[in-house]
Formats: sequence, structure tokens, C-alpha cells
Amino acid sequence: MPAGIFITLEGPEGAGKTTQADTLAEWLRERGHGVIVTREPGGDPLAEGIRALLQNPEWALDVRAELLLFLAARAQHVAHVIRPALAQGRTVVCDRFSDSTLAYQSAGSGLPLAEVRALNEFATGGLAPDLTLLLDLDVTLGLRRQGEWARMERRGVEFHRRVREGFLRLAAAEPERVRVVDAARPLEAVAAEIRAIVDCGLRIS
Ligand code: T5A
Repeated sequence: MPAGIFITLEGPEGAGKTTQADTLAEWLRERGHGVIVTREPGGDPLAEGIRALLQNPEWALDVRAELLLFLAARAQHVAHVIRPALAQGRTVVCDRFSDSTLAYQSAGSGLPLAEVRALNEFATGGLAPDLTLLLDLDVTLGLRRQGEWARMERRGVEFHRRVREGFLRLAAAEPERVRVVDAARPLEAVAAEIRAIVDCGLRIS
């Protein structure tokens, strides 16, 4: 059985990742792919428990502790969900993954990039996406679209601007893997571009 394809969706808050992950998965299934849609933090019962911890806005969470919680959730998710699905030849569509950690905990919160990368590499065991769709959006527009993560919203627009710039630097550094999609357009226009990138990049049809 050939290994499955690992696709991630990334971007600032409210960019449309969850919506587009579901739409992309449906399109892939219509083409005969076995697909799982999953998310980070989460995607596994323990990792979802860590997500609930991270979402609690009452705690003054230290930025290093926050990083390690995101990575603990990822290690569990990779080991119990993503790697087994890929080994079965399934396509994995994941709503956020390692690039979010580099963008939020390093570019946003200021932790050293090399250390965050090394810890992330340890958590994933070196697993990287085949293709990443970076849904790029003005941060004020994105923050208006969403509302679940009170902790992240409270960090302010400047934090989220650094995150967006961090994502764009990652895309510039790895243009083959990370493809930037303008997410300010209507849903269907964004979905059509994503389909074209996936079709062309991974020869899906
Ligand atoms: N985080 C995560 C880290 O700091 N480090 C990490 O390592 C990881 C993995 C959780 C938080 O954790 C942080 C980042 C986040 O702050 P999350 O649950 O993915 O991550 O949180 P959000 O990105 O905030 O998720 P949202 O669900 O709010 O945003 P999405 O998924 O980008 O957007 P979506 O699809 O839910 O859409 C939001 C709304 O916008 C509308 C949708 O209908 C919906 O109402 N919408 C559009 N409207 C108009 N035009 C479009 N093109 C639209 N696309 C979507």
C-alpha cells in the first residue's frame, strides 16, 4: 500500500481553514480517496483534552508551557491518528500543524525559532506535510470572523500581525510545500484555488 498524502491548512485566525478542510475532503472523496479530516490542537481524545486546557482563558499560561502543551498534543495526534492513517494509504487533511507552532509560539510569542523547530521535530518524529495551504488574510478581518479562543483574541492585533508575517516567511522559505491562498475572497473562489493547487501539485484527478 503506498503511503497516503498529508495536507495541512494553515493561516491566521478565522481564515477559513475548517470550512476549506471539509470542502477539500469532500472533493477528494468524490475522486476516490480515503480521507480523514483532523485538527490541531486535537484530533485524538488525549489531544482534545489538551485543547480544552489550552482554551481555558482563566489561567496565565507561561509561553513555554503553552508550547509544550501544543507539542504534547501533536506527538499524541501524530502517533495515534496521522501516521496510522498515512500508513493505510489514506489522505490526511489536517486543520493546523507544525507551521502554526512556528508562527504563533515563535513569530508571535517570541520563542527562538531554532529551539521551537527542534522541539517540534522531536514531537512529530520528523513528519512533515506533503503540501500546506496557507490561507492568508488581513488579521482584523479574520478576528471578526471567529470567536472561540478568548486567550488568542486577547493577545491583540499586533500579536496576530506577527503571526501572519511568520506564516508568510515560512511560505517564502518553502514555496514548493507552502502555497499561499488569498482567503479574503468568497468561499467558493478560495475552494476552487485550493482544488487547483492540490490537483496540480499532487496529481489527484
Ligand atoms: N495554535 C494552534 C497555536 O498557537 N499553536 C499551535 O501549534 C496550534 C496548532 C486554535 C488556536 O490555537 C493556536 C492558533 C489558534 O489561535 P483553531 O481552533 O484552528 O486554532 O482556531 P482558529 O484558527 O481561530 O479557527 P477558526 O475555526 O476560528 O478559524 P478557521 O478554521 O480559519 O475558519 P472557519 O472555517 O471556522 O471560518 C470562520 C468563520 O468565517 C467564515 C465561516 O463561515 C465561519 O463563520 N468564513 C468566511 N466568510 C467569508 N468568506 C470566506 N472566504 C470565509 N471563510 C470562512
